[in-house]
Amino acid sequence: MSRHEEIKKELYENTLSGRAPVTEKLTQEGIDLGMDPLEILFQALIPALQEVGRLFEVGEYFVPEMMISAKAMQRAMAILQPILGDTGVEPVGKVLMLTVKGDVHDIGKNLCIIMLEGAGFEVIDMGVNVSPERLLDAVIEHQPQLVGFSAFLTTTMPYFKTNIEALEDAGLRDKVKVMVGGAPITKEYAMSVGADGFGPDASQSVKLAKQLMVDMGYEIDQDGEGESAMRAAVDAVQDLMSKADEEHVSG
Ligand code: B12
Repeated sequence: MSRHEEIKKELYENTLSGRAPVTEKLTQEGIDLGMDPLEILFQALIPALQEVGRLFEVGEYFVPEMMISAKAMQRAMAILQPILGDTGVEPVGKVLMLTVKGDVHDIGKNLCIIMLEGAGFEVIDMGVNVSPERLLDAVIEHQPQLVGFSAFLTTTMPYFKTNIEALEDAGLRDKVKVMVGGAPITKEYAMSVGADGFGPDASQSVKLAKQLMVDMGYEIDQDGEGESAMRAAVDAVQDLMSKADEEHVSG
């Protein structure tokens, strides 16, 4: 087995067992050896987290285990994020991203941010557990064209509607397009709460963000030179994701 393959295997195992210092060290080693950051992300870290979710569902993992695994993944992502975001593309629009009130899941949102930044968007990350009041303050302060809400709990997804109503009441709804996503979210749900778009994964969030910018009348250079590298990366991610899905279904 090549060192690249060993690193992916060790990263998977150490994310599963939540050894953050080891995942950090392995990720750095992989980058130093010239591994593709997307390969590390989608062939080691995300599969590990999917397994964590499965172990939680069957009652073998509890919240503390889930937490230390997520921390191990985040330490690795902290190394990958600047590399993935660094494409030198001019900003094509401003996006405010947040996880809704009562919800602390941020891995999905952070992946979207990596991809959006890589595709040339300026992203303001408001973090997790963001109240409608803080959202309104940030929209006024930063004046983004797009806002993105993430929710991973069936108990917190109703905050999409609360946030959208807060934007309406403050007279800000027509200033921004709203996109939403998160594990329990469907397109139907997104439309029923009045969102402008739904993204099932990080690469779709980029397509959606661009489409919403076009809908608002902005000219987006869909095939700009600087963007082709990121476009190739997004396609590679989609391929990896659909392969992972097939393996998940057949395995
Ligand atoms: C890691 C994790 C945690 C970590 C979160 C750490 C962190 N920093 O994020 C911790 C341990 C803190 C946690 C806590 C809890 N969790 Co939790 N958690 C998970 C787990 C294992 C993985 C979630 C994840 O990050 N997935 C990886 C990403 C990549 O997922 P993804 O959906 O593919 O993301 C894509 C899309 O959703 C989309 N997207 C996401 N956001 C957005 C936004 C926009 C705008 C767009 C366009 C797209 C988009 O793009 C993403 C990237 O491709 C899931 C299980 C699972 N299988 O999902 C449970 C899960 C979400 N948790 C669950 C639960 C119940 C909890 C707790 C209530 C447990 C408890 N009893 O305390 C608490 C709640 C805490 C809170 N108040 O938020 C349940 C939710 C069930 C439900 N129906 O509501 C799940 C499904 C586990 C289960 N099977 O029961 N959790």
